[in-house]
Amino acid sequence: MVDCVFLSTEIKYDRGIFAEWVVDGEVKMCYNVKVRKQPDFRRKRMSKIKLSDDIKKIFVKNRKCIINTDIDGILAGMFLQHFLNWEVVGFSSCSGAKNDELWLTDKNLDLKDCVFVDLPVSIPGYAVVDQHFVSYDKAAVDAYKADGNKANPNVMRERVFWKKGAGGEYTAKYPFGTVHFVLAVLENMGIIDSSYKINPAKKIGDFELADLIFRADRVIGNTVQYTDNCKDWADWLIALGGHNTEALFTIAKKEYAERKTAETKVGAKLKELGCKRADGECSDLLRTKDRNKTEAYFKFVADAMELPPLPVEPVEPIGRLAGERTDTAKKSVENVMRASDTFSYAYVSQRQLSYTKIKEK
Ligand SMILES: [Mn+2]
Repeated sequence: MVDCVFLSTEIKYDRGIFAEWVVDGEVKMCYNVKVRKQPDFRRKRMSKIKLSDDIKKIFVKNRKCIINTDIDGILAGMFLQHFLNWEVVGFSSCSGAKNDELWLTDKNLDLKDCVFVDLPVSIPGYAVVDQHFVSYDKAAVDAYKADGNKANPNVMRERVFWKKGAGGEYTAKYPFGTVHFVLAVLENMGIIDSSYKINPAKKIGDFELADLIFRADRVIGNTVQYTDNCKDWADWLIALGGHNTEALFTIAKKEYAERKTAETKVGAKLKELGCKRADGECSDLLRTKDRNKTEAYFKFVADAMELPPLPVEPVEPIGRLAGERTDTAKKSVENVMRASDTFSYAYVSQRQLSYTKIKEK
């Protein structure tokens, strides 16, 4: 039995009720919570979220970054390039596939000087802005925070894969893209201010700008499938961000059902631009060194956003990564977490962990 001082969310899942509440200023959460006091289930506006100094230190001007090769990484990279003057010095695709790769404009780059964007790089000492990573347990949350150079919404809200007494929490993970988190953080810090206005209703061919931005990691598809969790995280993003985040995620919360078709249309457009998949994954363009197609893709996204495009410099693969997948049994996860050659890992589902290893030189 729990005394609820204030219950911020109450989400019904297949396996019971997931609740998050505040006791003496501390956020607590668990499954199958029984409340003694009558909780107030009306959805209240969450209070403004304060960023830790460690997170603020990541979002400083003039850094180098390496971005994921899908529409999420590209949009996030464009925001960071424009508003923080970050230099995009490489791309990476780590999905637990044999051909996972890291492409750099300069092979002698010190990766410790770069921020990995939309890439769940696990090596301590490497700076990361990502949403795909979920900590296995509370100890992993603490280890991630102790690194002091990684920003991730799941870690901020201490959502873990496995919790004693509660079982899996994976269904409560952050369900949107890294770009949406980046937008909210930049607004929170005042780096994106009232002078930058995204027009969600702007027409881009047969869909709207909001649909393109929502295509990153499938805001609409996920909200249709995991509505309660998505609405809860939309409220959290709105509490973190500013006017653009609020405009976009108010639309996502209200119009997710109607925007299903537009999500498909965006995917078709990205494929038409040469992307391998509907998620805007463009590693094939880097592999074939098709710089004209890469340029056309980046320009399309840049024109839509009315922001400068990402650079299309020659990049070289480092040729030292290899992805694999395993089950999510505690032993398997621990093996991946503890291996010194693990570069990146993330849960693909409740049952599958994808990871990428670094091969010896
Ligand atoms: Mn992503």
